[in-house]
Amino acid sequence: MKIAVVGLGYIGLPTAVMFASHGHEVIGVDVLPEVVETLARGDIHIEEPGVAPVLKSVVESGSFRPQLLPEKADVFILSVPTPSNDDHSPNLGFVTKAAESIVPYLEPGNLVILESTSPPGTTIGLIPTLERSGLKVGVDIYLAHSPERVLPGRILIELVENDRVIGGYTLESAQKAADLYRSFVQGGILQTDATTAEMAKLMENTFRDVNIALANEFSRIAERVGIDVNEAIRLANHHPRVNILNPGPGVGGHCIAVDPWFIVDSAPEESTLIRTARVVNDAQPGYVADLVTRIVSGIENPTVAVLGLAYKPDVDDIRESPSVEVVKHLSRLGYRLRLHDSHTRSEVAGMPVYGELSEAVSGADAMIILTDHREYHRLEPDDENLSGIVHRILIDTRNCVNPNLWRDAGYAVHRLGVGAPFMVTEGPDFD
Ligand code: SAJ
Repeated sequence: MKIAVVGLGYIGLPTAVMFASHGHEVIGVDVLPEVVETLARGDIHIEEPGVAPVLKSVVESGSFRPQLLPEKADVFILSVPTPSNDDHSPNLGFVTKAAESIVPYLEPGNLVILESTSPPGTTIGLIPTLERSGLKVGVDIYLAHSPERVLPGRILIELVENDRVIGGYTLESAQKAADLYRSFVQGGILQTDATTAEMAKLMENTFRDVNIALANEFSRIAERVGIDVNEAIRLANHHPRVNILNPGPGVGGHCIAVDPWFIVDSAPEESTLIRTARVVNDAQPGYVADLVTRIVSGIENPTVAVLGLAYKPDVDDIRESPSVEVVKHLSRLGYRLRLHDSHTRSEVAGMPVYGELSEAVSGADAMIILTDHREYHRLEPDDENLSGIVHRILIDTRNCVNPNLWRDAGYAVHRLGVGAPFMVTEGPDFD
């Protein structure tokens, strides 16, 4: 098959190289010239384990060709962002543009697949645009929605292993798309209609958001009633039907913090719980900033070293990152900040991000772990990179460190979701 993948981001690029390495001829389309140039050299513009070597080999073999415009193909896969507007309504501008961009190239027998996470009704809403080609959807061309469900950091594995939902505009459309994904999908292929597929995807991410909101609420309650939420969660999760998630500084990424709003937008009156969960999670960065304020209030002009900016561990993605939101809050409060993240080098809130931990903690009065990168889990209090810290204050918002170890080394350790007495005296003995 000749496949055109429109949108070469975190999902489009891995999907394109998977098809290209499984016997298909793939055209990769992106509107950003720098992305196309980078990929055409065989280099990569995102951090995602395993993608770089596959990309290199498919560029070298010629089975993957990045370019700015689509061309005729058998299959068109639209894999572009679906962000929210400031009022949380869905912004379908990229999807509309992507659909318009393929109209001049459509031919009878083509299959169009929307992979972007979309509000219910988006896929069938593309029909008038696609029919500007003079072809009838469901008769001359096939249309399906197959939401991506892969976890950043494990994309190549999950593309293969996860079950895949495929919603067809017609039965034939679903069947054609199912046959195509079988090229590399080893998980189950679950066929349904397009709108149900859209909702299934939104419900998955909403389930996670609501459950993280519950964990965050438990963590606030724990501080009030004077217990360690992590210990309570560990115990509760021994129940065979309970699996409480982890509290933290908020929910980030381009998916979980955004997708529930698509449901709220579609059915506002019915979505009170979903909306509340979003509000709870969005308030979490401000809550963490207040916690910092309480802790450093005795220090004049405090400098805070911020450890971890990415929205989740071991990735470089800072989109919608709660860590960045905490940084903005702290910056507004007037603290001097020194930022560390060895995965991402972007500037954040006009401040440089240091790749070296020693640079970030030099002269700091406190350090706060916001993203639990693996390197912070491994960090030990006597690490020589920490020698430049002025006041030994550690704030852990991700249940990342062993508090007793750090306290023994003379650190004042404050942990999110841990209320007095644990906050001011010894931590619990976990083992
Ligand atoms: N988080 C917590 N506590 C937890 C789990 C996560 O605070 O217990 C936070 C993370 O730190 C992060 C955010 O939630 O800021 C989201 O991270 P994540 O790892 O839960 O999810 P994503 O956004 O990287 O990927 C999700 C996945 N969806 C589900 O797990 C239901 C993925 O499978 C989807 O493909 C992806 O969204 C997407 O593209 O929609």
